[in-house]
Amino acid sequence: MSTTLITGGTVVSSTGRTEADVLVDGEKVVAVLAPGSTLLGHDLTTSAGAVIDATGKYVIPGGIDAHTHMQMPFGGTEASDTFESGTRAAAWGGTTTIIDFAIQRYGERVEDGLAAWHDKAGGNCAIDYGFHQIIGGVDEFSLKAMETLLDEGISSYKLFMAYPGVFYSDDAQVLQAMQKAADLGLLTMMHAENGPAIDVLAEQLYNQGKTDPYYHGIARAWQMEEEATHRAIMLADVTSAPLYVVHVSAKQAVAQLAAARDRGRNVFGETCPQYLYLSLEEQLGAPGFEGAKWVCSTPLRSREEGHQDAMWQGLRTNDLQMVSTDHCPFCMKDQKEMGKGDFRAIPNGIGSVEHRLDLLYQGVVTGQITLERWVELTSTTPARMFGLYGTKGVIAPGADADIVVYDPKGHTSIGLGKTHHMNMDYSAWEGFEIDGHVDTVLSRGRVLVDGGEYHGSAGHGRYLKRGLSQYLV
Ligand code: DUC
Ligand code: ZN
Ligand code: ZN
Repeated sequence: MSTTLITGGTVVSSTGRTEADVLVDGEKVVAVLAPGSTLLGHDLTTSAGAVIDATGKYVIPGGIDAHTHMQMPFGGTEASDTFESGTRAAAWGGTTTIIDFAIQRYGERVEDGLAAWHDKAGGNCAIDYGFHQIIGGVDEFSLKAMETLLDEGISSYKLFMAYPGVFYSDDAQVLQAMQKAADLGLLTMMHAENGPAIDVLAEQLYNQGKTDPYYHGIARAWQMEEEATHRAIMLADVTSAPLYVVHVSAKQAVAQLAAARDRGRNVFGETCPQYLYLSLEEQLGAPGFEGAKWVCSTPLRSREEGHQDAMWQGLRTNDLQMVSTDHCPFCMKDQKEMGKGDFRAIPNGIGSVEHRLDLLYQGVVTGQITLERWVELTSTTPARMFGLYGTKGVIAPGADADIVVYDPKGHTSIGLGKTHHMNMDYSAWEGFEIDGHVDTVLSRGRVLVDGGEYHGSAGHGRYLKRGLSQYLV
């Protein structure tokens, strides 16, 4: 096996930073050494097969994006990134693991949904990948099938309180699934919005001639998110099921999570870059049909109401524990355009898988979070939350050599034709100027990105059988 020495950098973990060299042998990290160390009398810079000079740079564990939807059929079309294009873009941005969502819908078998996702992803991924299981139709068969998920390496599953007629579960179904999950040790992930009420509001707005993308955000009011978050927490309470609420965007929903945690409940929350930076007024309310670029659910929230600040605060205070992307890209042409004249028909989703590390690093630059918290939010907690820790989420002997060399003095201009490898005809992040740059990316010891060049390939990425969440008890 070939060895690689990453030398001269500052190795950053969720608990600290240290000047150290990292020795990789084949796919694994074998040692984290004091700078300039020798091994059995050998000068490592001359004996290693390859040397990566990380002087002045951060050496961090590869990013784990625990919420993506590659080629997801949704809203009458399909998310535009395949597992091949989406994982390539992820690698460019320093993400070396994704956890995508296999889908089961009402009347379908869970086993078939999972098999379909293996077919889509197998042999096509540039980076390692795992699956959560969406249960879009809770019935006696899907409840029984949940018993097989752990053997398949799936320790978390997702329910939707939104999207009636598509993925929606009513309270009785949520309760039954949570009871089953609590018995099995599965982590329940929840899309917490009151879907039936949202659909009524959306229809009323449409009938009043309020058809622009902006009204997507009005129909999906923060009250709809707060109420569903509260209900999910209460249902988790009575079933003793741990709960992980996805894509939190309303400050009132964060308050619900914080209150439940203060009561000692195992509830967790994730937010996404779009809820940290973008807003109802500036993006969804852009002139004409432009706002369609930012139609996603939960929706972008009002900056005047302070939701974005509340997300940063939640990340600082650990009322929110993770930042994922909910990567679900659609092109404007032929996809978002389906909703011209009716915001309800705009496919919901934003593409960010390439930019998560860079965007969150701006929180370090502006002093909103520490360097260690950046690593914790983007890699270590996702690994611990979703049963990958030790192999992923850390640079330590025995871990997979998924490593990013990040240059804090570098610069990244985000946008179509700049740093953009996602399969989209626009960028939701057009014009964002980033302090920092992903220089080198290793996945299991293999260099995928270095010096602005891509060396990865489809099929390098392996399916990850995940263990239990470390946050269950
Ligand atoms: N929200 C989105 O914006 N896209 C995919 C599914 C979801 O819940
Ligand atoms: Zn969702
Ligand atoms: Zn999602």
